[in-house]
Amino acid sequence: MAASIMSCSPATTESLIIQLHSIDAVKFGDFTLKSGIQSPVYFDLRVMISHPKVMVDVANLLWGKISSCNFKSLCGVPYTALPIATLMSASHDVPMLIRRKEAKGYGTKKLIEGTFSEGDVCMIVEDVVSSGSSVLETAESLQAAGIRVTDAVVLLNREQGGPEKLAANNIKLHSIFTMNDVLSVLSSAGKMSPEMVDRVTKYIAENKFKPDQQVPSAVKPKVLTYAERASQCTHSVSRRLLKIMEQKKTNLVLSADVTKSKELLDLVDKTGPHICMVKTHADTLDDFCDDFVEKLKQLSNKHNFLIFEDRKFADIGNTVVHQFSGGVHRISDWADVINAHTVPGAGVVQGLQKVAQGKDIGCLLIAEMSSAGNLATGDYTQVTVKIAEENPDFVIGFICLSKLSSNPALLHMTPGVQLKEGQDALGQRYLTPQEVISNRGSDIIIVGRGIYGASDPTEAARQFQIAGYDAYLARLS
Ligand code: 5BU
Repeated sequence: MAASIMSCSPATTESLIIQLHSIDAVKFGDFTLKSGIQSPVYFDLRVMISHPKVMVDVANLLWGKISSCNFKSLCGVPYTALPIATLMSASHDVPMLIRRKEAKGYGTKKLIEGTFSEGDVCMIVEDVVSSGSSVLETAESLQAAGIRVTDAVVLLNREQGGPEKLAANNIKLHSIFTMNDVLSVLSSAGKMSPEMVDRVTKYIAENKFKPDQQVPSAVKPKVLTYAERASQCTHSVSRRLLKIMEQKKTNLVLSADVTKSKELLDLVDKTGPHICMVKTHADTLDDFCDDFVEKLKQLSNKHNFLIFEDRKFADIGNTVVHQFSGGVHRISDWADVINAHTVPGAGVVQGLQKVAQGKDIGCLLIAEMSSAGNLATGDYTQVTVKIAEENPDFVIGFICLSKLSSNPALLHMTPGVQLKEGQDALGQRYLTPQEVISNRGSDIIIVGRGIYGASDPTEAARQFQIAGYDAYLARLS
């Protein structure tokens, strides 16, 4: 076996830390992590792939840590550690295994790719370990396939309980450096101010995991009440909606999908005390007219709820301007809330916002859908979240199936809700209020047939109100 991959002069831990700092793989300042926590330090080791020499140094240092361990294969945790494990594998002639994130839906449905025999020992390679969860998940998949995992090697141990959690699962963690090593090397090299060293030291101490804890208490973001969130909203519509939810103790939106305006108005009058908003499909009403709009507005004042027209705009900016402001429905004259698909890109939001200028209208982006086989997933959902976060003056939240953003001003609204899970004949899938609000962290349930299809819609609305609000209280506690 080669002693190390080609490298002019072997890196030391110190020189590597300085190199990582110089390529912005470690930064200091004010960062909001994915979990919503404020952190004074941010590691983005993914940038290493643009610096081959750094990758080689990392692979060599990792190999040096584990060369005396006994293992038959290497498995890098996706994504950053994958190319590092590849470098180690190729230069030391040790086979690699890859753990898929999801089992293939076709063919062999294997979760582990590569050749192995039952009982083989595999070394897990990772770039950063915080709580140890991703290493543990990888180990569990390998173990499920009959492969043994006794050790893992990591570049950075964030000292947040990872080694302890892994040790509790009989995995020894070897690391090249810790957060404290990074601090001492960078402060000695004059790359950090003493104030920043203090801030980061304090942050590390406050965010330690205990091995038996899923999430450290200091890290667990506090769940805010609707009233607390209302005070953090800059958009008048989300503020109004959250205040109504708090006052009326309801997170229920009625989806009034009936086709006659009188029927719709009767339904809304009966269920009004239990809802924070009514959702309409104006284009499904046989007899839509100005008088209907007037009466719906009167009911919204009488029962204190908002009006959401579920038009799902999905065209280029110039077209949605006309669809929103004109046509038979003139939606911008009466809706408090509208929604849009992001298929056309951010232009759809800009077009709608142009019409909403000077009016109190908020827009929801459809980040996820409830129907089986829909395509609003993965990158599409993530880009939608980004568009929402970039347009706080107009976008007030999402149609989604679970919490997507930790920004307290963005509301999460979930359709496809019934008191029992299930599916209709046309692909609509149902979750319960408890699942949607308590487990998935959404804010609002949208219910149609569960209410207007019930023999007593008022009683059904009351039950959904209680179920949704209880689930919210459970989340708060
Ligand atoms: P239901 O009767 O509770 O299944 O009605 C759900 C409503 O929510 C209906 O008006 C749909 O058009 C709407 N909806 C949905 O069900 N799923 C989605 O992903 C989106 C909207 Br977006």
